[in-house]
Amino acid sequence: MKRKCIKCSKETGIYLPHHRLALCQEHYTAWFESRTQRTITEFRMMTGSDKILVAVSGGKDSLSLWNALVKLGYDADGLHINLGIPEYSELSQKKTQEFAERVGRKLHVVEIKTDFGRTIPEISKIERRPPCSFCGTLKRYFMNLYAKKGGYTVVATGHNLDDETAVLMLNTLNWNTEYLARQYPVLPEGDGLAKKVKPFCKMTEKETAFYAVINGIDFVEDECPFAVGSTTIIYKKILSQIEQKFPGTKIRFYSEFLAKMYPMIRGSREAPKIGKCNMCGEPTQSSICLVCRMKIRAS
Ligand code: Q46
Ligand code: ZN
Ligand code: ZN
Repeated sequence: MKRKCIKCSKETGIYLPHHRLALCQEHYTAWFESRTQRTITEFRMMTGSDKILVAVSGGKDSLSLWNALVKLGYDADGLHINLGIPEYSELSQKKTQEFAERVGRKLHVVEIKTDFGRTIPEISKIERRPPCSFCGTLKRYFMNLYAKKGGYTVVATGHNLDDETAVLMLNTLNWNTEYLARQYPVLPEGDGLAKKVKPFCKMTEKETAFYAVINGIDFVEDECPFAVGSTTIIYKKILSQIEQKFPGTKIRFYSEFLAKMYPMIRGSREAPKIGKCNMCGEPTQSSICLVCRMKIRAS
C-alpha cells in the first residue's frame, strides 16, 4: 500500500510502523538525522567542541553514523581496524577509504597483522578459540589507544537498537546483572579509557539501512564470515519476529530498561579496580592486559 509523507504528502514506500510514520526520502533523511541529534542530546554524548573518533567497519551502521555526524556538524574522523580476514577485510578497508574521501575526513587505519603481529584467523588458531571470543577485546584496545594518541575526546560506534536489544535480552535471560549494570549508551572517560558513545542506540537496523541506501552510501553488504551462527544473530532474529507481530517492542524494551531498570542497578556493583598493564601501560584489571597476554602466547 502506497502511503503519503506526513511532511509533504509525496507518495512514499517508507513506513515505520513502530513510529506510525510515513516519510519521503528527503524527509526521512531529515527525521533520521534529527533523531540522532536528539539521542546525542538526551544522553549528553558529545558537544560541538569534542573531537570525535568514529569506529568504522565499512558496514551500513558505522558509515551511516560517520555521515550523519559530519552532516550534523561534528568534528568526526574515522578509525578502521583491518582484521586480516581474507576478502572481507580487504573489501571493508577499500569501502571505508572511499567513504573517507567522500566525506573529506581523516581516516586512521589499524592493521591487526602489523599492529598486533597476527591476523584474527591466525590468533584464533593459536588461542584455539573462535575469533569472536577475543576480536572485541582487540578492537576496544586499539580504539582506545588511537583515541588517546590522536587527542580524541569521544569514541563513537554504530551499535543500533537491534544490537542493543539482542544483548539486553541475552543478559536478562541469563540475569547477567554485572553486564546489565553497565549497559548504557555512554561510558564515561576515566582510568585511561576514552569516553564511548552509541548515537544509533535508538535506531533499528532497518532504519540505518534505509538511511544508507537513500544517501547513496556504498557499504559492505556481507557480514563478517565469523558472524554466522553467533548467539546475538539468533536473538536478533527472535526479536525481529516479535517486533513484526508487535511493532514498537524493541524500542520499548530498550527505552524502558534505560528509564526504569538501569537506574536501579547501576552502581549496584563495586567498580573494578583499574590499573596499568606492566607491558603496554594500557588500562587493565590485572598486571598484564588481555591483549599483551595474547601477544605473549602468539610470540
Ligand atoms: S568482526 Fe570480529 Fe565481529 Fe567478525 S570476528 Fe566476530 S567480533 S563477527 S562484530
Ligand atoms: Zn516528504
Ligand atoms: Zn598490555
